[in-house]
Amino acid sequence: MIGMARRFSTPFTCTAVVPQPSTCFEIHSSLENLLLFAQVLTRPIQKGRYLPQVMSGKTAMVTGITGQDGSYLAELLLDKGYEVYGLVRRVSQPTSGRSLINHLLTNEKFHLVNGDLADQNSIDNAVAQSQPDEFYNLGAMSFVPESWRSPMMTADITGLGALRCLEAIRKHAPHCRFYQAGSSEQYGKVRDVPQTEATPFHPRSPYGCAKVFAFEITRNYRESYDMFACTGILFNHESPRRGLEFVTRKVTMTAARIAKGFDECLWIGNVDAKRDWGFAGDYVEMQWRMLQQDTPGDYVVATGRTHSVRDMITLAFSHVGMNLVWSGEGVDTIATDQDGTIRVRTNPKFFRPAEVDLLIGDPALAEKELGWVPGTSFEELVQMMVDSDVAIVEEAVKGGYAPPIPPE
Ligand code: NAP
Ligand code: F7E
Repeated sequence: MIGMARRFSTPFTCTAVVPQPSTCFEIHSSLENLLLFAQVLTRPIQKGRYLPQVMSGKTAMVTGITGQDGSYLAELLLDKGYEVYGLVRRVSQPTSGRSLINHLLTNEKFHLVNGDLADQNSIDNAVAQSQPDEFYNLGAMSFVPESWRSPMMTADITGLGALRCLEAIRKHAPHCRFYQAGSSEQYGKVRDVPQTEATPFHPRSPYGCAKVFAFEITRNYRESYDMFACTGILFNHESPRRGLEFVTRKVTMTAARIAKGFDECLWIGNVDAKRDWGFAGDYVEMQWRMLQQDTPGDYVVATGRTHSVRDMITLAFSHVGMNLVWSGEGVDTIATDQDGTIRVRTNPKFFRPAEVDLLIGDPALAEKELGWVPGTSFEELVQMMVDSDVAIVEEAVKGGYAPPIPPE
């Protein structure tokens, strides 16, 4: 039997009620286990890197609130005294699908509004009713490989979705400031190294193309209607809340599973791709800062450092005591640990029809105009993610249920 399901940003929890016959444990659907999982993921950020708390009295609407960035941004805005409205897709099992924001549901300043970026009516109603001062459009189909499988849906949600938000604001709350979640995927086949706000775009996936449309329409609404509308061109940012299919989290969860005896080996794609990886908790601060300035503008948000997928894997595995030695090339690439066991193998199915080989952003403008600098190093980020995933696997073992498996 083949079950067809809508893609969700937190798939483990959303599909937790589906039995997984190929795993050695049955996944329990009990609320307790889901809450336990959510508690690990939503532990507060330890370092005090946010600006001092301001009791703002402002109202913000956030799309994509159930995702990685949405959950961190909601925490930041609540901390600053905002009334926060999160747009959520209607799901049949609301508790399980919202593991990253379950801890916010009892906050009286936190509200969920049903809506979908594909549906203009629902966004119109949400904006008209909540009358936000600031609107953060973080919602998207954000997984690049899926964008080749579902290009129309990606264009509709990731591209046109931004236009629907702008239209809703123009009609129902023209005073509202708008933030669009742009992406380094807009640069694709890069024309400059490092990439700046002036670097031309050359997207390499339907996702990248949709983000270029969203960027351009945001600029167009700013110029056409004098709206306060900005795009943050964000480079890859990760955290313990990152979706399990993205490479960093796939690596850290698999390293944790291998360390605890659930798997023997990580199956991976192109390990030579290079990314500028930062910490999502640092990056949502910049999203907020962009809407606090006097004039709207677009900014690169990045660390200015790049690492290969291979380096990221080596670092993650070293945190669980495995020192990898690499050999082979392309689809024959493997890595063995100090005992000679193969811990990484390559599968061509994880390669992309068109790859973005190298991304490295120049965050100089963000520092100069908004005083923003990333506070977390690559090494700290990887360690934080490995530690979190080891804790998740250990808690699953204690609870007698199966630890999460990264989807393919
Ligand atoms: P994410 O974890 O994948 O979250 C995506 C969010 O979009 C989820 O809340 C999802 O809701 C929502 N969504 C998907 N389809 C929707 C629809 N039809 N209507 C309403 N909401 C919908 O993404 P993220 O990593 O937090 O990224 C946030 C934003 O930044 C995205 O726009 C992404 O493209 C962009 N971005 C991310 C990075 C990065 O490295 N993380 C870098 C550059 C740009 P469900 O829970 O219902 O699925
Ligand atoms: O891939 C390579 C893959 O899926 C990173 C999204 O948040 O950041 C993200 O997009 C690199 C690519 O992220 C596997 O080929 C190798 O070169 O973690 P990723 P992404 O495609 O860079 C941008 C900025 C966004 O805007 C997006 O929304 O890793 N890679 N082997 C692999 N990637 C995955 N997922 N799985 C592998 O097995």
